[in-house]
Amino acid sequence: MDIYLHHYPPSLFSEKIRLLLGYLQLPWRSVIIPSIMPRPLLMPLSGGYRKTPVLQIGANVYCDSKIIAMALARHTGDTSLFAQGFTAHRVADWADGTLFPVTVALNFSPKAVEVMMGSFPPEEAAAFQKDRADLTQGASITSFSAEAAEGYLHHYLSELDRSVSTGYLFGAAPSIADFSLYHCLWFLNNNPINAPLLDRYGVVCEWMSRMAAFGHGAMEDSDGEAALAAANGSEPVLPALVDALPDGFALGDPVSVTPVDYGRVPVTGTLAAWSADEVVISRETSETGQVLTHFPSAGFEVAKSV
Ligand SMILES: N[C@@H](CCC(=O)N[C@@H](CS)C(=O)NCC(=O)O)C(=O)O
Repeated sequence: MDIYLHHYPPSLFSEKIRLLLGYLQLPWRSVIIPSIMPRPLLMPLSGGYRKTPVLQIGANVYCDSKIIAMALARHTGDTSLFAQGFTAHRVADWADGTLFPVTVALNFSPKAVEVMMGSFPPEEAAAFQKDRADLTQGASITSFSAEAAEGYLHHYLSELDRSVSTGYLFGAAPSIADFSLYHCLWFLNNNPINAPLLDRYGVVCEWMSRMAAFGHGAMEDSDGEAALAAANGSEPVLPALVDALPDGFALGDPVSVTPVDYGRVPVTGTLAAWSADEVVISRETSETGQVLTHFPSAGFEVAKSV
């Protein structure tokens, strides 16, 4: 079954997945989505989930890069990314949840935005700002000044520079933590104002080059219509998960699943599986037929819907 990645080039969480696809040597189809809402060809698949990226394998749809990474490992049968267990997961979550806002504070400083968006027509820049204000409305996220962010960054990078030596964070092979750390630094490195912040960390820069060398693998351009047709032409596959349903929930219940942090759009369906790692709901639309939509269990709120 073909793998479709719904993404846009500057999206950093997408870069984590593009690089993972390269590392795992999986052929994939690239569906470029707009960097702001609306995304009418993606919504039938994601059910309203509005963050980027979204991965699709036939009629199975994965929302959030954490569950996407697990799905790719399951797909290939290569679980070496998670061989370090708890330690690698925790460092990956630290990068995605704590280092990420540091890079956002730096890349969204007035100087950095000017360099990145100065050439955008004013209406496009205003539409982007409005979209991101909608995304973060009511959000539980930490924000601080670019100056404070720089303090965090130097502290983290000087520690990291003493830790990665010639290999990866936890030895001779990369783990999920390397990929989560990499995409945050990739994002900073793409902004000409902030890229020089990395220069003094030679060991980190060499590690970044080793990571970048995995590339994006065998990618073929595709589009939203082809992705919808692929879902419609496939049967979803329910993975073998050990259900860990909280009291009061049963498989088949109508539920909504909503990110707890930002982009808090509820996705509704019927509960198909709920393990310690993953929540899966079944949904049906005229464009896709039946799809299974997967989310991480941690970081999403599952509620009964009527
Ligand atoms: N926890 C999510 C975070 C994803 C995220 O924040 N992605 C950014 C783009 S890199 C986003 O969704 N921006 C708003 C958008 O694309 O609509 C994940 O791991 O996938």
